[in-house]
Parts: sequence; C-alpha cells; structure tokens
Amino acid sequence: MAEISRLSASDEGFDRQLEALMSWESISDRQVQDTVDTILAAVRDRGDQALLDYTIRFDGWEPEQATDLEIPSARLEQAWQGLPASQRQALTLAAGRIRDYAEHQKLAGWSYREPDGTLLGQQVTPLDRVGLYVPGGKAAYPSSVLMNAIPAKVAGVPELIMVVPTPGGDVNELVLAAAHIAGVTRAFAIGGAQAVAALAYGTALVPPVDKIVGPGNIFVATAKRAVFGRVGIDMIAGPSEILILCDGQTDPDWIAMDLFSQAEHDEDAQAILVAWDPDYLDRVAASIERLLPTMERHAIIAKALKARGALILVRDLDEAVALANRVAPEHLELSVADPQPLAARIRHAGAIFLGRHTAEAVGDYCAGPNHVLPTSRTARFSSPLGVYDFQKRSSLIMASPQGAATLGQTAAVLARGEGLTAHARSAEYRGVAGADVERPA
Ligand code: HSO
Ligand code: ZN
Repeated sequence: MAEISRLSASDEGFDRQLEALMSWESISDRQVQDTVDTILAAVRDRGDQALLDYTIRFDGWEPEQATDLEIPSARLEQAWQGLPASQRQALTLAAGRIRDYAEHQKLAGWSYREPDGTLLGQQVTPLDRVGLYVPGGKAAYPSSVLMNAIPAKVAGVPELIMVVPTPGGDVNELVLAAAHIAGVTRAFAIGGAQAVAALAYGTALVPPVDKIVGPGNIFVATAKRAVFGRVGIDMIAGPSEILILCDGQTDPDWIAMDLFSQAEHDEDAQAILVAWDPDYLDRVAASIERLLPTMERHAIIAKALKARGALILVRDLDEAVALANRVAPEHLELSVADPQPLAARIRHAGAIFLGRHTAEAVGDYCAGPNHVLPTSRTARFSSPLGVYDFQKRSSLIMASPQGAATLGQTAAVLARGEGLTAHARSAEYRGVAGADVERPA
C-alpha cells in the first residue's frame, strides 16, 4: 500500500498541514558538534598524522603514509579509460552541455567614465583554489562532480582539489572518471570533517583552499559551517524536493515517476503534486500504487512519500501558483500546455521545468543547468550553484584631477561629520589646484 497524504488547500487545517509537511530541520546534535570540533582541532594541530588516524578509524583502510592518501592523476585517467564507451559518451555529452550553459553565466567586468574623467568600474577574478567535497558510499554521484567542478573551471579557477572518502579503500570508478573529465587538479582519498579541515587549514599534503563546495553528511555540513569565514562555502543542502503543478492532462504515470525520481534520493526527500482536478489526483494516486512496487528503491520512496509527500487539491491555477511560490521548491515542474506565461509568475524556485516533456531527471544529469540548487525554501533568497560562485568582484575607482577635487570636498565634509580628520585631510590634499602636477621631492 502506497501511502501519500491527500490535502485540500481549502480545508481549514491546511496551513498547519503544509507547515508540517515542509518543516525539515537538519539535526544539529550537540554530540556531532563536539566530534567535529575535536576533528577540526586535531587536523589543524597534527595535520597529515590526524588525517591518517581518522582515515584508519572511520574509513576502515590502512594507508601507511600520508602520500598514500593522494589519488594520482594517472589513476583518474585510468578510471576514465576503463569505463564502458556508453558511459564515457554520456559523461562527455553531459559535461559539454553543463560547460556550454555555464559559459553563459560568466560575469564580465565593466566600467564607465564620468564627465570629469573619473573612472568607476568592477573587475572580476576567479578564486585561486577551490575544494570539492564528494560524498562516498551510496550517495556518491558522478553527476555532482561535473556540476560542482565545471562551473569552477569555466570561472577560470586554476586549481581544483577533490576529496572523497573511500570506505574500505573502495573508490567509485565513475566518480574518478568524472573528476578526470571535469578537470580536477588533485584528488585525495579522505572524507568527513577531517577532509573539510584539511581543505580549510591545509596540511603538508593537502593545500589549503579558498572555498569548499559539495554536499556531505551531517558531519561534513557541520564542519563546513564551522570553517566558514576562514574559507567560503557554497550552501548547506537539505534533502531533494520536487513540486509538480499539473493541469490534469499529463499521463499520470509520468507524474508518478517524476515524484519517485526525487523521493528515491532519500527518506527525507519531498515530493508534492498540486492540481485542481480531484479525479486527476485519483489517477496519479492509482499510478503511484501500481508503479511503486516495481521500483528498485521502493522502500526509500515509500518512506519519503509517506513522511513528506502530498497530493494537494487547489481551486484553480491561481491558487496553484500561489502555493508553488509559498513552498519555494528546489525543483518545480509546470506540467501544463502553455508553461511559459506560467513560469513568468513563479517567483521562488531553484529550477523550473517547463511543459509536459521536461522530466526533472534530465536536469539532474545533462540538460545543462546546475543540479546544485537551493532547498528547504532557501530559493526565496538564493540561486543555483553557478560560475558566479567561483568569481569575485573588486571595485575600481580612478579619480581624475577634477574628480579628486570635487569628491575630495564631499568626502571631507562627511569625514569631519564622523570626527575622522585624517580621512578629511587625505581627501582634501588631492583636491587642491595643480595637485596633478608632480611635486618636487
Ligand atoms: N536531484 C539531485 C541531484 C541528483 N540527482 C544527482 C541524481 N543525481 C539534487 O536535488
Ligand atoms: Zn535527482
């Protein structure tokens, strides 16, 4: 029996039901925090020796010396060569499309000149070195390696350092292969909070980076939060989410499978369908019932649908749009005949999939846009991972002699108002007539 709640937006208790459905708090356990603090301190103090100790303890294999923790570039290439041709082709195609899309995101510098000759602008530079965390075990996604690494490369980041835990010494060949074509510079077989610490502080073996990106478990997320400030981080991602808004004309099997596709990630994943035809919700419920037992990951899907899934009846399209904006989902499918005018009414969503033929799953792999997206309603204020996350902006100011005089006066007035006379006089020095002329020594 597939269990998924049936809700109606006009019911009195709906607001409360929706809140309960959306609430998801990452457990911020005191014990996790303490463990992470200990690990961070150990890596900071003892460097590679701490990395070796934790790898033996948590990953269950026995590197003899620190250099054993590095996965040589030749090994990445070997993994690539060892893949079946179909996988090499699919990875190449996906990487190419992710790169093309990322090229469109590149920020360029700009400047403008004022009438008195003063020049103002912005200069864009890539980060020097980025760390990419790749989870090990069942959550190791080669697609995520491409999605995190390629925008960094397109931004012009010269050095990309990948860390990946290898429980029992097992490496995921597809992950290594993806790292090879994405242009990872160096890779290390380390994971958990100790890997985050190594990237943040550096050790003799692992060079310190400027920003750490990539998903991880609660220890990794807690460690990323803790080192933020010393290095940049991307975001703290929650479980996957999908909200489908449908006019009742799409094959219900397609919709059921799209809900499954995100539900299969995680028992905490969220899958919601919103429609205004009650019969259609019945048909999708029947598809879910029939298809769920055929799924390999049916146990995970069933748990996710039961805990955080819903088929929601609304009055009309307007109410559906309002609900989608309120939920601010990571993925939003607009499964309707004419999706473009509808997309224009969406204000909060990580990625919008337009029309009946756009399965969210193609976005996860190869459409081109990034699959690292804001979750847990953070689409209200944040955006997909992109090239801009690996670029910085510096402001440019070049005063002309005349600009120096006029701006200097304004600055001096404001500076005296703040009681900062060195500021005032510094600004005024350049404001005197002839200040552009070389002064005698
Ligand atoms: N849907 C995930 C990304 C992913 N899907 C990776 C498959 N592999 C992000 O929410
Ligand atoms: Zn997915």
